[in-house]
Amino acid sequence: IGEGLPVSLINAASQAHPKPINQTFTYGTAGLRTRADILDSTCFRVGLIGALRSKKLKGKTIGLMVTASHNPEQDNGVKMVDPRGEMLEASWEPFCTHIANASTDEELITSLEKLVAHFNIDLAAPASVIVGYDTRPSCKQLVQAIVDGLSALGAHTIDAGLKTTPQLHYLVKSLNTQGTPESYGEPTEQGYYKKLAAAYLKLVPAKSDVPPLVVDCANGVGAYALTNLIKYLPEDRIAFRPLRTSTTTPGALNNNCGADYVKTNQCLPAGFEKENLQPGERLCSFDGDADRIVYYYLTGPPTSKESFRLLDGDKIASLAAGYLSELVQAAGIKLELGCVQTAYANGSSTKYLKQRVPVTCTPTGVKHLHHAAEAYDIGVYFEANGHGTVLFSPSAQRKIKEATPSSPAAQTALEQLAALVDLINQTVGDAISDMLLVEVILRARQWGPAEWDGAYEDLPNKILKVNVKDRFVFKTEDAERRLTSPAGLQDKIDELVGKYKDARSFVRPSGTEDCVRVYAECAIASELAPLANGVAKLVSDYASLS
Ligand code: G16
Repeated sequence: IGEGLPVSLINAASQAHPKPINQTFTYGTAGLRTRADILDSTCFRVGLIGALRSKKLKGKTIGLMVTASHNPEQDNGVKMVDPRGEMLEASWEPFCTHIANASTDEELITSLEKLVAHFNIDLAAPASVIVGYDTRPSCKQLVQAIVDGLSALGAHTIDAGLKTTPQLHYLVKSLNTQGTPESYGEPTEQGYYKKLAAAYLKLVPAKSDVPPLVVDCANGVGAYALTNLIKYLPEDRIAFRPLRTSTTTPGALNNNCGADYVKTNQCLPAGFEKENLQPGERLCSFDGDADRIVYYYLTGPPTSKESFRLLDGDKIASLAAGYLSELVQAAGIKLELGCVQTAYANGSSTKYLKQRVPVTCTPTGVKHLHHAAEAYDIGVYFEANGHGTVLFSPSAQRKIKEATPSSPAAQTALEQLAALVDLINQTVGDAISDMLLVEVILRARQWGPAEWDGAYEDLPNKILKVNVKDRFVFKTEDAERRLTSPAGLQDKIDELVGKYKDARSFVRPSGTEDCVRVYAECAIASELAPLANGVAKLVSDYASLS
């Protein structure tokens, strides 16, 4: 390698982005994420890393998305996107953590040099990075810090502007495949809407009188995306009623609304009881950067908690897996369809899916699920929280395109599969694309939410957050289903879980928030609170000992 790092340029730029003392950053479930007011130096350094990642890949375009997704508005973070639109290669993550934590200019340069040497990066190679951001007030300043990092290494910078996270993933893949036989689509935001809308209209060609879908946009960037998408979809094929669209109201983002709120609290977004909702109406919630979606509906008055029925990521997976399996069969082609879940998947959903298709369990984080889903011809992956998508392997896509149909019905099934390949954002979970997928399936089956919900009955379940001094004391194994540290805690949890019918519980440190998460489920609803609270109490007790 002929060229070294431009040390003086990096040092000069770094002066404007000093690392706060006594702060430690960790590359977590979805990149680097914490309070926005301490993230400036990290973003500058992520700019440097993004440029180096692109150089390593000979100038392929890398994506950097400034967002803290479901977290509160005062948080922010960066998600790093690799050239095919997938998450940053895992082997780079420890280097990111190391570089983010370098406490002096010298340490910063040394940590960058380590990365360059480890991955044998040619510093003379070109670099290209596209940067997007969500609606958080802190984004503009953090984007500037990233741009300063990119400029210090001479990277070509593309400003994607305000985008949903999945749109940025789409843009990255489209830019890198432009003009090739694998072209993913026109590399613009409009191209994204056009691709999804065209596929949807192929799948729903006839007018329908299905009532509008109520969409809680979490007061985030999804509100813009939905407004733009609507321009490409005639109202007689799908109509929407967007709610929680206040993207500029301070503090509104994800506040008492959005997919995470609805899933965690298993209730309507606050204030929805005043929205004149009808039993049986389809409702859904995006999260802050529109990469997750959950559906729900009411069986009675909105003021009654018992009326609320959640159709979460597990239910979306079961709907998609069932429908796609039938299409593959009708098409007369041989493709293996499998599902990928995490420990948060409701036990009933896993049982239901396992009776039909192979199921894999991975640790939390789209990066893990996505990777596991690539093992199948058609990999349906969903986290219970609504983050997921469907992957069609290159050979599956070829088969779908090239198969000779044996009957008109087979031909229709093949055409539908081909349109679904385009409708589904295969780079990452995407609330907008997943929403259209659900709508297509419900129309094809002539189902309302209750029919969809009828597949299986969720076990009563709860997710709790426990605040502890040091969440990194909690270490897990077996796809996060068991703790290895603190010593003795797992035995105590097992003992407690053993007292309840069909119960399951696990504990893991969050990778996006400063807390430990407790999941619990059991057969008898009245036993859920004692079980979940009991495990949470054990966590607090052990945390205070360590
Ligand atoms: C991110 C990840 C998801 C994960 C969630 C919670 O979602 O992309 O895969 O399930 O965080 O992770 P944890 O339990 O480790 O905090 P998002 O929508 O916030 O980007």
